[in-house]
Amino acid sequence: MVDAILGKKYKLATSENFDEFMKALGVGLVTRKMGNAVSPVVDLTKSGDEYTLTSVSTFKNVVLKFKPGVEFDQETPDGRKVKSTITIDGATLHEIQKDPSGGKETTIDRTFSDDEVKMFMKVDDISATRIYKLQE
Ligand code: ACD
Repeated sequence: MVDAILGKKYKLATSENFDEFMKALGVGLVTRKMGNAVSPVVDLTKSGDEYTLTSVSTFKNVVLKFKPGVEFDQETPDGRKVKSTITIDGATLHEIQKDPSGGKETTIDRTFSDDEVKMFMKVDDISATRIYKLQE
């Protein structure tokens, strides 16, 4: 149940294959360098039936306000405008990003636990894993 971790803050600890993932999305060198360099802090909060997933870093802050299963507009950190849907299954947020301009579809799973968030993302046949640890 994801409600148990609401308000906890997690900081990026490890990142695998994220550069290849960004390359597959067509992200340019300068943005990839920034993306690889920063260690964002994420947290999930809830108000009524709306969740807010916040990711803060020195490069970009991303605030996603969503209701489970309801599509919303999002601008990705590399500036693409996508349609996203996030569903919640237990402690896992499943996100699908669709690019209406004919670009690629991306999936991002975030599994929350008391001490970490495991993030698994995929585009084409390229996947990346990022692990966030509870910030003490
Ligand atoms: C994270 C990274 C989530 C990235 C997932 C999808 C976005 C697609 C491409 C990323 C492009 C650039 C990456 C730049 C910065 C990454 C971190 C910014 C987070 C505020 O949430 O771990």
